[in-house]
Amino acid sequence: MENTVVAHGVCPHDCYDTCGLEVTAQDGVIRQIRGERRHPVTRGFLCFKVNHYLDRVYHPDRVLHPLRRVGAKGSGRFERISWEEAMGEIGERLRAIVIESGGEAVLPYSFAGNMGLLSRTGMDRRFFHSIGASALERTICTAAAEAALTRVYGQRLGPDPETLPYGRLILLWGTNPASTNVHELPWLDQARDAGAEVWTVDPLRTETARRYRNHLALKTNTDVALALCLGRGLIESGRHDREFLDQYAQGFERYYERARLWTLKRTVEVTGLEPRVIEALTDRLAAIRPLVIRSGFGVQRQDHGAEAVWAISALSILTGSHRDVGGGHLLSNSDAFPINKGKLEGHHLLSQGVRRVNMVELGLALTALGDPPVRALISYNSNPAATAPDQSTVLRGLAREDLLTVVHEQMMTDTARWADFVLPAAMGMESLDLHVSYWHRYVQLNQPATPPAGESVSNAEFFRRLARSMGLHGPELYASDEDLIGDALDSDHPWLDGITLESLKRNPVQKVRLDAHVRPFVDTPIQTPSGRLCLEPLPVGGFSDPEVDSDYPLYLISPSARETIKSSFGNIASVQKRRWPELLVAPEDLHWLNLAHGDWVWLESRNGRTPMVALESTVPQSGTVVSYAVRWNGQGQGTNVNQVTSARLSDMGGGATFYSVRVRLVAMAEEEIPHDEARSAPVRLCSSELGPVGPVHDNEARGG
Ligand SMILES: Nc1nc2c(c(=O)[nH]1)N[C@H]1C(S)=C(S)[C@@H](COP(=O)(O)OP(=O)(O)OC[C@H]3O[C@@H](n4cnc5c(=O)[nH]c(N)nc54)[C@H](O)[C@@H]3O)O[C@H]1N2
Ligand SMILES: Nc1nc2c(c(=O)[nH]1)N[C@H]1C(S)=C(S)[C@@H](COP(=O)(O)OP(=O)(O)OC[C@H]3O[C@@H](n4cnc5c(=O)[nH]c(N)nc54)[C@H](O)[C@@H]3O)O[C@H]1N2
Ligand code: SF4
Ligand SMILES: [Mo]
Repeated sequence: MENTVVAHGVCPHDCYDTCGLEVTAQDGVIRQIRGERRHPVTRGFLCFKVNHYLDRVYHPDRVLHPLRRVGAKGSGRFERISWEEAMGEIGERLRAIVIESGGEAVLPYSFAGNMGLLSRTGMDRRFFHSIGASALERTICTAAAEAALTRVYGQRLGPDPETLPYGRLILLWGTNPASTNVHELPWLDQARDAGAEVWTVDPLRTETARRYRNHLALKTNTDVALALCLGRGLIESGRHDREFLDQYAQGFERYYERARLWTLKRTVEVTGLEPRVIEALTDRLAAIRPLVIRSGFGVQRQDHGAEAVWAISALSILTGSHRDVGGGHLLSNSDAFPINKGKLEGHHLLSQGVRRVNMVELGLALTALGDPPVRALISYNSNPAATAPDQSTVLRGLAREDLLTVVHEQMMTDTARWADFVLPAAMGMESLDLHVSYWHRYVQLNQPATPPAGESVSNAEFFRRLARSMGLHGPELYASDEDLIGDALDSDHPWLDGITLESLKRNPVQKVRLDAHVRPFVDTPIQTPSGRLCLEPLPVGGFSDPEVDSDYPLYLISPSARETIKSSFGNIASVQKRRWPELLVAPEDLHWLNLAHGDWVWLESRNGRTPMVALESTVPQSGTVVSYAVRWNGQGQGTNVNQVTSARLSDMGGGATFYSVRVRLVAMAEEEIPHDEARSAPVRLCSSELGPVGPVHDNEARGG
């Protein structure tokens, strides 16, 4: 048909799968988004959320024009203005701030709302480096794991997911692919159907745990104990791979000094697991090959997150699992893509010694930092008012009258509502981009199917406009999208050989030149300082028996929801069907708390509180409650679960500790129960709204 465009797209969301898309547009309007069947890993199907994607692209909350605040901060009242007016005013105010207080008074805040390389990095860094802005440490997601992986292996590299079917023992440790990595399930099923044993290690009885049956429901945050006990068991029965250790590893003696403290008896007490189950897994680890440890990011969002990843990594080394094609430890394949970050991000523009701000501590940065205080916040590709921890401090910061807040967004999010200026952001399908994955090994070109809707612009274009508004000079600040892709791919590394913009235009899905049969760290150089895999304990903390906090006796876990990606999709009615914030509670805990299925409660921690509907569920074990993350604050009386999370940092890497939260539940007084405006009565939930009591209430979206 005339005026029909079929473009190769890439799902832009922060997700392991990085799916190939086939995007069809007619007369400049996107009509259909399907999975790209020729993508060898994601193979033509999409997840539940992105199957409804047109509802997101053309949603009424979409910001299509620049907006300037007219009401009080946070009131969400704006007037439409032109780009010229917006940029004129923002440029003038930023220039004044930089002159009066220095560049460090400007703070960027961003993460991976759009994972495309040009959307997540590049032009933004060039701009902020040029004005000497505070440098943001982007730690909110994977920092603890990165610190541990880099120390142990020298790199974030694991087996190719396409070799998962070779695995005969697969350990899913702190990951829930049924929600977060659905394209992994067919590969895991294939292994299972060929006889592999698939085990999950997760305090929650997730859909993944039910699918693969061998489930170790350890107590929350006790992974270090379990992993070290398994390692001790292997060593003390003489079933570790001595030859592999002699040839490839370092630090075995000191590892064993730590591991030997975790006797079976002590580990059983701490983890709550049965001794025979731990012994059974030890026997499997000793005997079955190939062994793949597929650990996830869930396991590292805890106080001892890096230590947990270290202890799990050590199992992959003690067993010599890296010897086998398909064996080893798959947590991240980010370093399979030797992108030229220095050139893309303009590292030469960065001033030495510029102030660094950890994004986990955004609340503190906005409310307590001096010399200079943060006077301007530029937020893009992220929604910190909903997703950052210690939310009450973050919101106090955003409420500051003297803070200039500029938000580049696709939607009128909780963060955008606090802005002085909201600038419209293009969707993934509307701009050129280059994508890599943290799981599979394909580089992909995202070709725009339509021009940006309304007056929206891509992230790269937004930063070109900001640079112009401040009168900045330098060709790096105005490079085209194609030039940026060229810079990213400008590498002599053999794994990127022949992958250029031109070749991607012809073939937009290309595997890095790292054959699936190349065994990481056996066939590739080990990039640690010693040139060996490092078993040496981390130079921090040391997990010990957890302390009890009798005022806050429960653990809260707020893991990924199936129907959203963090706060993204939270406003899409066809996807997010839950009207109220839900907290899953084990039947025994509901009983001793004297609560009933459907009662309103306050979920409280030492940081704050937020309202929830308590639901009886066998997903959590007694002692742990669950709220899938994250809802929009606007859906929960102005707050969400991040009112109770804290900005405490993980043991290494400065990561977030979202899953190390101690809480209590307090029944709501009658007058506190949210009001149903329509009926002018407190919200009472009927059984159809509550879903089933009992054996299974997982993360399944209702209906749809
Ligand atoms: N549908 C959907 N997909 C997503 C996302 C989403 O929000 N929704 N988010 C995306 C993002 S940003 C990321 S980083 C990835 C994350 O995806 P994953 O790596 O799967 O990590 P999480 O979802 O954080 O947590 C995974 C599991 O860790 C478990 N867990 C929590 N505490 C512990 C613990 O102490 N020990 C152990 N062993 N397990 C624990 C949780 O119960 C959960 O089932 O997924 C991405 N994909
Ligand atoms: N309680 C709790 N909180 C958590 C977590 C948890 O497990 N529990 N997980 C944490 C993790 S792992 C992560 S990664 C963070 C993620 O937290 P965020 O970085 O806030 O991610 P999202 O909620 O997906 O919000 C991304 C925003 O970027 C916008 N966006 C998308 N594409 C573009 C674009 O091209 N340009 C611009 N300018 N904007 C765009 C989207 O509309 C969306 O509002 O949340 C963290 N918060
Ligand atoms: S969110 Fe993940 S699984 Fe869903 S389409 Fe995007 S990349 Fe694929
Ligand atoms: Mo994340």
